[in-house]
Amino acid sequence: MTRVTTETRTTYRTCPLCEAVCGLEITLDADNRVTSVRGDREDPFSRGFICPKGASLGALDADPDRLTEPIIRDRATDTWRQATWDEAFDLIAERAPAILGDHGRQAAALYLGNPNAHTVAGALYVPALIRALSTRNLYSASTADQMPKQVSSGLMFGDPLTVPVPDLDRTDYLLMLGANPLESNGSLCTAPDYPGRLKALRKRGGRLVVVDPRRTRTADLADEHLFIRPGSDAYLLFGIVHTLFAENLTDIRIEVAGLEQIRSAATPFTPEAVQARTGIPADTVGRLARELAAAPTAAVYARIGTCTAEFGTLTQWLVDVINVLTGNLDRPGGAMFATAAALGIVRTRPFRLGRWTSRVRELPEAMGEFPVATLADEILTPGDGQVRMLVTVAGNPVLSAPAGARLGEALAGLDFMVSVDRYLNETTRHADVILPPPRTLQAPHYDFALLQFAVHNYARYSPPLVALPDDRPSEPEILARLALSLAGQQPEPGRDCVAAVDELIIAGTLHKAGLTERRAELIGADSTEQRIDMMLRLGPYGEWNPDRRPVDIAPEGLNLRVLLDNPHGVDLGALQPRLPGVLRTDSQKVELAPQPLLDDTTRLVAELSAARPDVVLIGRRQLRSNNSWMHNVPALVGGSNTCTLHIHPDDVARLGLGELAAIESATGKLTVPVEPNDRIMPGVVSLPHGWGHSGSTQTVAREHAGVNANALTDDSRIDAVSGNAVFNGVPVTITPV
Ligand SMILES: Nc1nc2c(c(=O)[nH]1)N[C@H]1C(S)=C(S)[C@@H](COP(=O)(O)OP(=O)(O)OC[C@H]3O[C@@H](n4cnc5c(=O)[nH]c(N)nc54)[C@H](O)[C@@H]3O)O[C@H]1N2
Ligand SMILES: Nc1nc2c(c(=O)[nH]1)N[C@H]1C(S)=C(S)[C@@H](COP(=O)(O)OP(=O)(O)OC[C@H]3O[C@@H](n4cnc5c(=O)[nH]c(N)nc54)[C@H](O)[C@@H]3O)O[C@H]1N2
Ligand code: SF4
Ligand SMILES: [Mo]
Repeated sequence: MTRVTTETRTTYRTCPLCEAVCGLEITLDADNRVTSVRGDREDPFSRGFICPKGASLGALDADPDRLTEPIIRDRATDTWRQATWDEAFDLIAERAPAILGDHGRQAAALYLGNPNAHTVAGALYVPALIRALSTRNLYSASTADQMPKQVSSGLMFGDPLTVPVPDLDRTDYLLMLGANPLESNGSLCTAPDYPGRLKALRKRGGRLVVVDPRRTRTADLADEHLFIRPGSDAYLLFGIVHTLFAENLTDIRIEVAGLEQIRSAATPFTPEAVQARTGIPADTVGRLARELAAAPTAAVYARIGTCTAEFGTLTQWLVDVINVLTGNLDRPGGAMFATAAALGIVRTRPFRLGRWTSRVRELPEAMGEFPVATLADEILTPGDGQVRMLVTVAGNPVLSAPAGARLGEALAGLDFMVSVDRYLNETTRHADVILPPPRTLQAPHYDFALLQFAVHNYARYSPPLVALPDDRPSEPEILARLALSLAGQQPEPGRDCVAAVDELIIAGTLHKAGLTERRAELIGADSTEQRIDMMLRLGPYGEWNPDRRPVDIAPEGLNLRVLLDNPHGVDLGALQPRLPGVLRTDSQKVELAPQPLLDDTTRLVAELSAARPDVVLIGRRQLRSNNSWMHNVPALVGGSNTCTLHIHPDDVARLGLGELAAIESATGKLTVPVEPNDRIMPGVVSLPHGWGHSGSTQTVAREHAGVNANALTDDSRIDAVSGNAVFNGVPVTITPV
């Protein structure tokens, strides 16, 4: 029976789909179905901007293939059946403790995927799961993504979360490497309507230079685009550093350590010496250095194309070295640190790298994690400490990790696997149990992580738009119950286990702050909201912070009430200088020459004259994709959003290719549709990641399957310092099919 109704309501909420944190205006009908999604014009940060992914939030929400109940797999027949929540957790409580009892804690591994950076569950309740498992086998999408930036920030500033962002709205000169925000909408640089902000930069007379092996849509917006050979950004940046010293162009305005070491480390990298490696003429390198030094303000920004490369950490380090040497770190228009409103992790001791190493390849940990590039090794290699059980939360590493196909084979051999995920997909199909979170609209939203990297200080809280039935676990409840079930306990269903986690943290935090007696003042509909209220009150603008930064609309200081009263978000002002207060280094100075980076520079010198492969593979992002998991939305697939191999027409002719080609690397071989494209460098080919859904149960995704680019990437090649995966510059051979 269809119920016809004209009753609708309009609600507001932050888009959870990418780092741009756009405000959305969502209309719901009487049955709480989404009838329209628009940009929220009253959001002071995003001002109505929306992209095709955000606009499809309703279709995503209504996806008939999205899991709504737990499912359990019968291993003998490889078939799934629906289960109750109690059945699902009982199975976990029965199986997991036995494995841990027989083989010890390290037998369990945890993999955390990208959406954890966007959900309240990921920020506030995953830590409880990590503590419950207390295994060193902790992995996440971070080591397939931004770990180089976190490690370089940890070494330079003492805190891996203290990451400078380009002051996009005020800078006069932006040098951007390996980022394509016109498709990605930006990363480690939270900036809704990135395209509009770049246009504004040019309109006010600023200059934008884009460095990318492809002439991207972002490059089309720029004053200048430079092709660069994949994986060679560290050489280009060292060439710039060399020139800044050689031509006396430095203008250091902050306290630094290691100046002489970085000067001498840059000696071998003359613009002439790096030219052959990067493909960028020596004159241009010198000119870039002079332009950066001469601009009234300037910022260098480098993202995923440069992180997922062999010298990723060196590259990220050199970005900030140049920002320091040109006097642009921590000044308006340069590269600055945001001041997020919610109290974050309070780090008192300096960042340390490699406090322990992985069992099989002896790779150093970074931020308590091992590289996802060695997860398959830890599962496949027998011995004491072998991983036998895996929990994944919001991740699809079979499509997103290097040598993903090998990882898929490893997952098939696990003794037990649990996934918290919305879909049965290429990774979760190996699980024994899948626990699906409720609808996105049934969860609250606050950007604990992303607002630390915002180009303008801002806060916005979105309560759940649709109520969650009492007997339907929220994602925090799933995680809290999972943590207890893994330890063999059989917790009562209900919100109590979430409240228990929150109470512990609230009590501990208030105790540390000497405010225990003020517990009763915290407001909120549940313990999650009360915890958020506490984080806001204690944060840099907070009501309980005696040194708070003033907020116009909240003279008494920020708390949850202020955010609830301002559903479109609160403008907290332009970025402000934060040095030396944010530093956690032993020296209390910015470290320009940390030893692990100097050590890796020796390797960079050695590689200067290394032989170059004939053809290398890089990736690309597509406006209407979101890593691996939005290909089941009909409006997003098709058109230009297809999994094709971009290759220069000269290479097509040289290699004699037709419509299809075979592409082979050290780890795999795929057959792919050829798309000749004169916007990519000769000798470089590009395949987007996140595809390869031929075996999927998702009906739309299966019809637009594509191939898994990570069947070609190599998990034995990593960025030596951070352990990050290398996706760009993969040697391949291409032959006609
Ligand atoms: N070749 C190549 N590989 C890459 C990259 C590249 O550029 N090239 N990029 C890398 C990068 S930057 C990243 S971040 C990784 C991403 O790597 P992953 O995080 O492993 O992969 P995603 O495709 O983002 O998968 C997200 C999963 O979370 C589920 N999900 C979505 N929303 C929720 C939710 O609210 N709760 C829960 N529990 N689950 C949810 C989805 O169904 C999906 O299974 O991929 C990396 N892989
Ligand atoms: N539409 C859409 N948006 C997304 C995502 C998505 O999948 N789709 N994923 C989200 C995630 S998880 C992330 S981390 C961000 C990433 O956001 P971005 O960092 O902007 O990522 P990309 O768009 O992949 O841009 C990377 C660029 O690096 C170039 N490149 C490749 N190799 C090299 C190299 O060696 N040197 C240089 N200089 N350039 C190189 C590629 O050609 C590409 O244009 O995007 C987020 N936003
Ligand atoms: S740019 Fe990102 S945050 Fe904004 S609407 Fe699109 S997916 Fe959502
Ligand atoms: Mo990412």
